[in-house]
Amino acid sequence: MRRLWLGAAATVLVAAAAGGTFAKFIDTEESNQQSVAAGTLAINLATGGSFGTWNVGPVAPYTSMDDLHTRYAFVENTGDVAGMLHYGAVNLVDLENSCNDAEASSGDTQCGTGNDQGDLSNQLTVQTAGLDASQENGTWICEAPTGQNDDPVTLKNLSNASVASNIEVKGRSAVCLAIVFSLPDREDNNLVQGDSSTFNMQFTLTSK
Ligand SMILES: [Ca+2]
Ligand SMILES: [Ca+2]
Repeated sequence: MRRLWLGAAATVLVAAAAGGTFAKFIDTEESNQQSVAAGTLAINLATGGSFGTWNVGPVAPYTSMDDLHTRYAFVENTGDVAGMLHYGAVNLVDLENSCNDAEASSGDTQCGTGNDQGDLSNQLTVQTAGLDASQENGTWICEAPTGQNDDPVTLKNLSNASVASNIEVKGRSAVCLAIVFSLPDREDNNLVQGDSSTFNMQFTLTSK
């Protein structure tokens, strides 16, 4: 065997010298068809459970857990790649609903009728936490906290720019959002007495 191997090597060397170029054996095989595709990201607001029209309040300055007003929304990612949540408040309207004595004496300078005169969105805060979500007989259920929480932000700031949330929604899954509205205790709380706000929550998913 050893002899045969050496002979084969010699033959190759000769060919190289004669032709002036190195020839190589080349063989090619083609695999079965492979494919790469861009993933999808699609958001769906589950309409089951308690997500719908929220009437929050009346809110009072925070003194205990009873002053926290929590609403739940289920955000579903029907695509197949993970997305990070963004949310904001659109169509915000602040209503003054007239001023009482306490508001006036606190220096509320926008007492009157009409829209965009209320002060509530300047003080009301919105804080969102993520919980696992599951579906049972077509109804969404909130499970254990995911540990992904956002800092509180005033409704006014939420209406100015969408918040980049820490909450992730994996592909083909859903997250339960616990959205907590509260009125932090502050010296100028009297400015919002009787005021109200209307708005729509807007949720967006952005790929990571
Ligand atoms: Ca006011
Ligand atoms: Ca008022």
